[in-house]
Amino acid sequence: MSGPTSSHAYGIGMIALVIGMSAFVVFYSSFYLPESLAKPSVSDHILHPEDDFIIEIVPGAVVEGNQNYVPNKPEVLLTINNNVIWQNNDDTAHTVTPNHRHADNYSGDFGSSGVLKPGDTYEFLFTEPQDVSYHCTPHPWMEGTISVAKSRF
Ligand SMILES: [Cu+2]
Repeated sequence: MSGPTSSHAYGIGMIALVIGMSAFVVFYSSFYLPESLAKPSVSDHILHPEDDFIIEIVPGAVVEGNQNYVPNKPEVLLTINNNVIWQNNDDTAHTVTPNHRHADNYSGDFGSSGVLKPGDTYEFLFTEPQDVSYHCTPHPWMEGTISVAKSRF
């Protein structure tokens, strides 16, 4: 009597184990893994740098030959000032558009989604060393480059 009952229980136990393992694999591959791949772990000091870095789109930037993105080729440092804000102080709408499609692994695609109207800002958190060249879509003579480097300390 005890023979069939215990083998029956054993069978159910095995089925439960297989279902449990399958559930774990499905959960791991569909939820945990994509999540952990999508958001690389980034140090808290990079996510919350000491300062923002401001790039001004200066008044008169729309005129070819004038200064436009100022400073024009800055270097910022991770953990120090890697959160960059473009501020449109001109009286014309402008964009911040990468010359080639560009993404930061943590923050995603770089570039303003539309135009920055006068007074608008575009903010981007850089989390790894990179160089990005960008321009203004309506005024392609407006060009700038930003370099992101590791802090030396
Ligand atoms: Cu422009």
